[in-house]
Amino acid sequence: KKVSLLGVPMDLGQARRGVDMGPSAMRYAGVIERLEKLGYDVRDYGNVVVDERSIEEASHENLKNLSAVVNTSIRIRETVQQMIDDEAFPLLLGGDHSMSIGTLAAITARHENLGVIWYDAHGDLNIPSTSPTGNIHGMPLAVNLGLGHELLTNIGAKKLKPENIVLIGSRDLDEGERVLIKELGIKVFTMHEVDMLGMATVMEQTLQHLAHTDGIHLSLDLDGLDPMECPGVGTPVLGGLTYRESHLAMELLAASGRVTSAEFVEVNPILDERNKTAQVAVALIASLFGDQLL
Ligand code: DIR
Ligand code: MN
Ligand code: MN
Ligand code: MN
Repeated sequence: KKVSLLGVPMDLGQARRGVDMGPSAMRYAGVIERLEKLGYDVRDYGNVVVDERSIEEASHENLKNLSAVVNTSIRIRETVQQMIDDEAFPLLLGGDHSMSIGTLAAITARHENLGVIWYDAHGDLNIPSTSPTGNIHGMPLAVNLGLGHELLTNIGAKKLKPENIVLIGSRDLDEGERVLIKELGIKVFTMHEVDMLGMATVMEQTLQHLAHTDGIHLSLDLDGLDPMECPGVGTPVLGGLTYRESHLAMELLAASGRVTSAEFVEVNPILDERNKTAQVAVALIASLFGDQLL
């Protein structure tokens, strides 16, 4: 049982500083020790080199820090490819969600039919013309569907299929994202569905929806959880998933044996309360990797 760990101290995809310290916060909260205790052989790839923000590039066609994100994404892609070649489970710690452009560029290439679970308050399905902010962390899922600026969509050769994607915890979708979700028929469990069905059923239906895929990537944005439990995020949205629900979701994913890669993103220690959000992230990672109460 091998796990490869990569930190992505990236803050280029959004406006608030501090999210670049997310990987350190999760390491400090004991992620490696937890995994080793569960019997995993953990190889730490350290942190990927992230480009500096350049002032001259303040806004490029509503894409902030575009070339810095592109360069960094290519480095992420290269490292994740190595992890997969090494036959280890890639686990990435972020860093803002724009990092998924590089992560998925590597992972989709090694699958015929990758499934993706996007656990997030947001859809991350904006394109430059629909983005209200120009922040690339609101675009990675669209990029991986082949939508957006070609400097971003060219980073990965293979695209995700809309029917292979499930969103969970959505509660702040922009207008363009709603249109795209309906147009492409993407499966979404908004907070309304989570309230109505309960997390156990949501996960059962998620796994059913992705039954035809040849592996599942979990992309977990800590702002999917409620800001009371995860205050250390740059774009908190009230009414989120609880710690218990999220824990159950991870346990059901562990029991399914279907998850082949994962990333835990948007941890911002500057906005946090005594590293609480990183601690929640590490507890969820432990459950995803099979930790049990008894
Ligand atoms: C918003 C925020 N939809 C945007 N997105 C966030 O800027 O495109 N994603 N925070 O996690
Ligand atoms: Mn996100
Ligand atoms: Mn989010
Ligand atoms: Mn548990």
